[in-house]
Amino acid sequence: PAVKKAISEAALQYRKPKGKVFEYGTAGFRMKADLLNTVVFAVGLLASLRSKKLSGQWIGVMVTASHNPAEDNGVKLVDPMGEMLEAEWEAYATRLANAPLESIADVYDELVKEIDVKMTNPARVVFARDTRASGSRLVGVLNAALTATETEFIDFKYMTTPQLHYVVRCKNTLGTQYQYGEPSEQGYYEKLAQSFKKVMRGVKVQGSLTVDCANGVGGPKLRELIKFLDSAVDIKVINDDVINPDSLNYECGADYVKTKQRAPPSSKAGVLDRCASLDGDADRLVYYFVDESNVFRLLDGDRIATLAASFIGDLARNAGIAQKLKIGVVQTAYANGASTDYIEKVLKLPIICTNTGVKHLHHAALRFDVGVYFEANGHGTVTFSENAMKVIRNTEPQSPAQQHALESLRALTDLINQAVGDALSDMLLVETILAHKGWSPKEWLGTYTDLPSRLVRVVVNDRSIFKAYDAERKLESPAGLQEKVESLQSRYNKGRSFARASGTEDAVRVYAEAASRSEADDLATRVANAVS
Ligand code: 16G
Ligand code: ZN
Repeated sequence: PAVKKAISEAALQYRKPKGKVFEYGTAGFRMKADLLNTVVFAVGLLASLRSKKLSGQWIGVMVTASHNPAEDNGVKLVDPMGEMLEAEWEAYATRLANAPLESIADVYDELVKEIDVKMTNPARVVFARDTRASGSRLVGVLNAALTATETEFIDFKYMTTPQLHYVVRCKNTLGTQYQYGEPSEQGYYEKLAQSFKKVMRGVKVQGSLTVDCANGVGGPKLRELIKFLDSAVDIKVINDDVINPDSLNYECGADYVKTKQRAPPSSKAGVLDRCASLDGDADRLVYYFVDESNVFRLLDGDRIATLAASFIGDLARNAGIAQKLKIGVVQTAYANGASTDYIEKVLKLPIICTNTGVKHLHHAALRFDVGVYFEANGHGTVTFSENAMKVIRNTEPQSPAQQHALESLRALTDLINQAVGDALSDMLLVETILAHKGWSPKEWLGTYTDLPSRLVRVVVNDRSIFKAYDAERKLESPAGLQEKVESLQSRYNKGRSFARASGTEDAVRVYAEAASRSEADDLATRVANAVS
């Protein structure tokens, strides 16, 4: 009752935007930052309940809008092992966020009963934010909700999204045999740097890497990380202006590079220089370079997945444990067909295709001992099952070569942020693999040739009528559309196309690929016309 009263009183400081319906989507709540006060308040209440429900385990709250423009912001919850919030709770978040402020304490009470939360349990929350100007106000709101609910909390100030996921997992495994690391920013850098140096033993990274940090939180954090790397790799940091608030994600960053298929205009990289871009909260990574003919060449999430899968497969074979580890790759419908072909025919690894959204990929990856998952947009990581961890840790090497491979695998399990896709960790992983293979980005690109592809955004009256199945590769409604798409794609050499309702924007996205640029463009245009 005291808590209920405190919630009601605290809620009265805020005003709900009129006529706005909120929904906890694939990336939590995300919108213009002005509209977010009451949403963040609701998320604070729910984080506290989630922690109590899970007997006082630490829950994370991240305030960020990733690659969105500077005036947006967002908020999402992190579950105890560093995963995305359990799907069932998304609906509770939506319900609390839409509750009128006068009755939000009643809705909170309803949820306590419905979810059967033991209110005498402790509640513990850690939170952090990216560099957006609106972040400090929103963290203030979060603070009010956590205080009203008598929740113990730690403010980690500025962090990348994956750093917060890391801290949450560390907090909840502290003192157990699964302790993930020290629950601090310093602990994060130490873990990455130590494992990087281990796996880099005996090899050297060629040349330097230029990293575009989207003028987001990744910039200062990458600079910190570099201090722990003892010059094991030469990293040049660019687009790390977090002072000018409007520069965030503006004409730079992983999303810009992937969607525009070009380097940031500010880039001064020369021919064959190795470049990478992070997004605004540093959970997405793409590589690229300019070739000898001055053509921009993208190495996206599909490329990182194939690189990682091939490397880990080789290590497992060299360590003599390939038979004991089921290695697989998880992709979405957006994966380039050439990458899928390469994984099946050259790497000879199984593939699972899932719906778009990290939680779907992550979940599927856990079905393998080593699950390599990446969205084409650069979000992904590698998961290791308990069996894999045991085999990697406990196998007795039969030769120095096996020992070396086993030690590298052990270091990789520490280098890779298994909680969630992490651009900084993925970047060190790519650097490691390129060093081991002695590859420049050109050789990496040479492993297979991407099919030309096109992505079109189509504005429709009602995107909810577009119902997909088969991991979003086919449409069951509107009636007849799927047949049309199939008949169109059959006219093109290697033609493949699909349409799906976006989960983050009010639009339908059409993807098409084919053997040539003109065919891919043509197919995309025709399917887009069929959709609209
Ligand atoms: C969200 C997802 C991202 C996905 C994107 C698709 C997370 C953390 N983020 O940003 O993985 O690629 O949505 O957007 O799951 P769309 O539905 O608008 O195409
Ligand atoms: Zn992001």
